[in-house]
Formats: sequence, C-alpha cells, structure tokens
Amino acid sequence: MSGFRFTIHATDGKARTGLIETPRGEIRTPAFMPVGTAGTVKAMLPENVRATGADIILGNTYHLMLRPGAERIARLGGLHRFMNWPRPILTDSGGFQVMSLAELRRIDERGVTFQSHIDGARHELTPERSMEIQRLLGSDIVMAFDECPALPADRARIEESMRLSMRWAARSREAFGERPGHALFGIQQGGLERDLRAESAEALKAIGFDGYAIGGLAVGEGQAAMFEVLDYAPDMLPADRPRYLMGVGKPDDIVGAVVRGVDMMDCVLPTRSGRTGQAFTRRGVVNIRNARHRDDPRPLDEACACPACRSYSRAYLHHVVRAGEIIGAMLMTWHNLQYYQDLMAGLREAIAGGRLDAFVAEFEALRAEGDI
Ligand code: PRF
Ligand code: ZN
Repeated sequence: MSGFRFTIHATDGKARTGLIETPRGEIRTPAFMPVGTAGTVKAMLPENVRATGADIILGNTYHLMLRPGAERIARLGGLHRFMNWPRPILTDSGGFQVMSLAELRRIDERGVTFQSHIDGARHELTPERSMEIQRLLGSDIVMAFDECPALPADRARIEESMRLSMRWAARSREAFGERPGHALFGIQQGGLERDLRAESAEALKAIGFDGYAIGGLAVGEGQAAMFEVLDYAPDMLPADRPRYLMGVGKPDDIVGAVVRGVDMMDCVLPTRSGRTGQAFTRRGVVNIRNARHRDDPRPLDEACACPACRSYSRAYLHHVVRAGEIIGAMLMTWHNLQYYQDLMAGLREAIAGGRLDAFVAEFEALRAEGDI
C-alpha cells in the first residue's frame, strides 16, 4: 500500500530488524510502543516520550470514543494534533478493552454493546464503527475489530470466538477501504490451540492486511505457554509484513518474543508500574518504595542516561514516590520508558550485528546478578 512500507534489514535466527516507513515518520523494528490510552502517555510530555527513543505510540478506540469522543477529536484536527504527538500512532480497535473494562457487555454477530465504565451510558461497537472511529482519530495503524477470550477458556469457546473475530476481520477490511498512507492490521486469535492459530492465520492472509498482530496472549496463560505459541505463531504469518504481539510485556517477555520473530509490541507496564514505584533496570526490578533505598545516593540504574538516573538519587526517588509527589510518577515513568527503548535499541543492534545470542545471554546474566 502506498506510503506505508516495511523493509527488513537483517535477521538473526528468527529475529528481524528493519524499518516501517509511514508519512508521519519511520518506525525502527523491533519497536516498543508506549501506551497513550486516553490521549496521553501518562505523566510524560510527548517530546519527552520521543526523547526516550519512541517512534510510535498506541492509542485506544474504547477510551477516546467515550471521552472526549471521536467526532470531537476529528473536529479539533485529529489525535496527533490534539495530543501534540506528530509521529505515528497505532490505535487498538476497542473490543478487547470493552471486554476488560466495560459493564453489562453483550456480544452478538453485529458487534458488542456495553455500558461505559465512566458514566454508565450505553454504546455499541461494531467492526464498521471501530473503523470509523479510528479514521476520525487519524490513526496511522488501524487494528481490525476482534474479540479475545480470557484464558483458561475451553476449546469450543476459543474456536467460536476466533471464527467470529475472522468474520469481523473481513468486515473491518471492507469498512476500512483504501486509505493511502494508513495501514490496517489483522489480529490472529486461537488461544493456545495450534490448529486454531493456523486457521486464523489462513483466514487473515486470505483477506489480506498490511500487518498481522498476534492477539489473545498474555491473558493469564503464563510465559511458558505464551512462548510455546510464539514458537510457531509468527511463522504462520507473512514473513514480509510486520508482526505485532499485543499487550506484551515484561522485559524478558519482550526479549523472548523478539527472538521468536516479533517486530512490534506495546504494554502499560513501564508507565503503570512507574507510577506505583516499580522500576525496570538492567539488574531486574527495583521497588523504589523499599526502605533500603532511603539513604542511597546512587542512581536507579548507573547505565541509564535518563533524567531520573542522571540527576537524582534513589533516596530522592524513594522520598518523592512515597510522598505521592507528581514528580515521582514523572521520573519513574521516564526511566522505565527509557529502559524499554534502550532494550529495543540493544536488540536491534544485536540482530543487525548477528550477535543476538550473546546479547540475550548478557541480558539474563545481569538480571541474575540482581540489584546490588
Ligand atoms: N486484541 C486486541 N487488543 C489486545 C489484545 C487482543 O487480543 C491483547 C491480548 N494480549 C491486548 N490488546 N484488539
Ligand atoms: Zn534511568
């Protein structure tokens, strides 16, 4: 499709590194997308999100349709202008968030009806309305409308849900139409069932998408079960299109997914856990609220160049986080996003240099040493 191109520059085993080109800028892959659910990456100015190295952020159909409304954002010039992020935005399609956040949900062939978690008002989302909302927002990468059962779920439920999602994928494709410079990604479902994953991939390929997401994982199955699916699921999707693993994950989930051939990921973890005092570092997770940091003049992570690590001590971060000061959330979020983007940059360089195995070994060894 014109104005949207994916080029793979190097591979190492199943891992790939490359570039997605869009009219709003380039996305280096493997890419981590910070989550900007409600028109903000919480506690961060957009220019600071960019300063961590992010090329693209994620926005949510569900939240923005409820507040402040897709038509309003469109009248105000679209989501990029509204939130002052001029670079690429990927938007999730809403079904997944309805199932996890909304009240009194009802699914039928047409779509989902639900009550807003904000004011209880009734709404409907269908593949057609989701495509319209994502167009009104001005999303660069639009996600097909799907449904994702929580795991564990029995096979009959997974099968039925996957087939519904594939019918919705076809309706999403039809409603999206042709929009030069904007991409539409399909979403594979099928739980932990290999044959259902294969059926889903075939259905999506027959419809034809600009990229392919792996959905329905990181929903309660655990890392070992997720990696088992990732050992085969990426290979079912076209090699020349971006592969996006939705809602993943912890740093070791990300490394494991990239090794298995995933190109894009998003997760609330670095932002959400930053606000509660959890920091991701090269030596594993640090809970800055812990009393052992009270008198510690050292930075959170001596190898990190972010403002929290460059200019503040663990003792200060401990103090502001415990005191509930806003700057605590800001500094911890900045650090976590910096850590995630540094991890992605390290993965990209390692793949390009054919030294991914050594990079992963070093990643694991440092974490095993622990925070000292
Ligand atoms: N579908 C959509 N969004 C998602 C998921 C999904 O399966 C997941 C699963 N981890 C996260 N976000 N549309
Ligand atoms: Zn830092």
